[in-house]
Amino acid sequence: MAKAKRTPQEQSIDPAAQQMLVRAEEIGVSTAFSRADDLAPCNIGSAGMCCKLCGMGPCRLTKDGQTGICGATIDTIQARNLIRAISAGAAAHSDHGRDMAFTLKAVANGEAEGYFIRDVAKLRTVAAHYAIPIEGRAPEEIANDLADLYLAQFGQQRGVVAPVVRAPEKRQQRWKEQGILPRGVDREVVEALHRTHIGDDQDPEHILQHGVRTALADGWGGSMIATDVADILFGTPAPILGQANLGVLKQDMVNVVVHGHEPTLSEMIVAASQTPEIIEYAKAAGAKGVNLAGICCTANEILMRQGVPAAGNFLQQELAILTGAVEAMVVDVQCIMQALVGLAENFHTLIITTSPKVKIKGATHIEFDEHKALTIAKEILKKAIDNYKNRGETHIPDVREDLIPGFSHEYINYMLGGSYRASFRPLNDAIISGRIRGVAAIVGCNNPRSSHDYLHTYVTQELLKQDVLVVQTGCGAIASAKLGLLLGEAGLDQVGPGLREVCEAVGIPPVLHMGSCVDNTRILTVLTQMVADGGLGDDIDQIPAVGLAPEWMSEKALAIGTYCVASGAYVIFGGASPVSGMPDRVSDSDIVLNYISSGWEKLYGGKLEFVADPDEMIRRALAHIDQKRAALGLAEYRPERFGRSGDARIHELEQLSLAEQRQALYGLTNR
Ligand code: SF4
Ligand code: MSK
Repeated sequence: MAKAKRTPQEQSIDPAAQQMLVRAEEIGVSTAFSRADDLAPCNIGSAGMCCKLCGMGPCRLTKDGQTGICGATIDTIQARNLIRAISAGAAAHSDHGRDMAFTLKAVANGEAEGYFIRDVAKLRTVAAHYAIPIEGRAPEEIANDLADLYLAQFGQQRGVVAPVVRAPEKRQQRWKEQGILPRGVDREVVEALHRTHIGDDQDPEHILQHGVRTALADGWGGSMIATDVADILFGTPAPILGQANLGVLKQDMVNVVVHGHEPTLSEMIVAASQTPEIIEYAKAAGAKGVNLAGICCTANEILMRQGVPAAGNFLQQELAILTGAVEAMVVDVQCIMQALVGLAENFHTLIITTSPKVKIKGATHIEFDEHKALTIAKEILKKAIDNYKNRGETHIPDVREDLIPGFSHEYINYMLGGSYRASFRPLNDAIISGRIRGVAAIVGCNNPRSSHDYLHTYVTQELLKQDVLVVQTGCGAIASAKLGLLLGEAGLDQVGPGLREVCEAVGIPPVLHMGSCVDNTRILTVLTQMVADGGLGDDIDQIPAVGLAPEWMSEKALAIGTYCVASGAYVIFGGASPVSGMPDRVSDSDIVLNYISSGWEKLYGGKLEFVADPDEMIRRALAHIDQKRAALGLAEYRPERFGRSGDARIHELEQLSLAEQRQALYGLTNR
């Protein structure tokens, strides 16, 4: 049965999104929000109780003890469904990494028009991890060797994927003991598909063990490669001023929205948009120029490196078109709704697909090729400019917010100690002293089944009040940006006293934007360095930290959650559990639910739980942080001890007379 229709205020907490949802109603078009209201999820499939792996099925198991035609039990079916999703997520991220490595190879050999190596320091650092010689060699020579090594990780049959050496030693040992060191990225994904074919692996725990191995091939393999190469080619992010929300679209300019994930094309579109040739072309068409904006993780990639504004997160892709002000939406891979093409037919917007892997019926396809990227980027921009004359009525919400993104692992390291003593030790010390209670990574997608941005921002704000430092990536980061939480001054009145002191002393916002969804590997690197810098145990699972994906929807999110668990983190997903089983069933279906929680915790020190209620998410996150603090023998969290230093103390003193200040500061009384 269809759910009751929600109001725009119930569908999203974002005022810009609400305005566009009203507009969609007015002109009678559907969006993901209205389709989510119209289309109730199947309660059997969503609970992981439907198998359609072979032509004898689909088998829908709704009664206790029931099996599929082949005899598969519910726990086997759930485990198979879950690892197929993990594998698809790992494949998506990793294929992105593969394409980045191909681009690096082309750049190293002078075959990639318009690209060059922007971050030689990162190239050298990454190459040194793998003992690639760096001294006395040109960056292109090093890059060529690194590209070869990275490309080899995908098809490698034996051994261990190379970036695993960057994990804490104890963690690597644990993976070895559990037999889950990933051998080759493609091998683990292929094996996951093989094992879940009819008549193969049927022990749920054994199936899930391979799910973990596949996820590790993503987090400490394909995704890490993608982040490394993007930084080498386009620069390692550092703080930069940006803006977010639909109000970044401009009335008097040609608006081009780039959407998807891989930065190779979007970076070149940024470069092309700044050439005199394109600026003149836009002016000749009657516009002031070309205004670029991003959606989803492409937004994050060019926002944190180039300061290009983000028009919004996943659920705003259709809403951008509804403004009537977008001349072209240029998409590559992942998280692109097929509905864009039908919606765009109501406007003048061109949907341009660019990846050889992604075509959408009705879209214009201009295939990207890194060997002639600048030429293709200019061709795309000229098509968008030519379309400016077709623009009709526009409705751009006057809603946008400033933000400071760009907190890469390298920048945080520098920011905490300067170039002389770059280190994470000050962060560790703040946790040890209790100024910072713990760290939360709040990441992932939007999901129209919940209120857009609500879970992300509610959980973020509540944890900040509890002195939890928050790092974010993906669409969650854009949700916080739109609320002003990614600005130092604006966010600090909303955080606990100890965290506020640290943010004021270091000069950071309380929420650190670390990049796109593939960049969750930056969080793994941060956690590894926190271990290395001492005081918080000798492995990631000892750090008072949690990961949350309150509005997850993609299979990539499941891959990320699983590699974080395998790396030692407690991970909480919001929304529905894909392995919940029927609520009224007490059956063997709990095997999977328990195994990914307490079972994985015994093996890896991390666990995965699905929690729908945001207050319960917060309660569990804080309980976990406090339990980890206690296990390390750290001071109990007592916020009343903090908040009387830094800017807060100065403000307090400013309210006093000179005599009172002398008394407060030095215990001196006036003579
Ligand atoms: Fe049914 Fe077994 Fe085929 Fe799945 S694999 S659809 S449970 S017969
Ligand atoms: S884009 S995977 S909706 S974070 Fe990376 Fe956003 Fe999730 Fe796609």
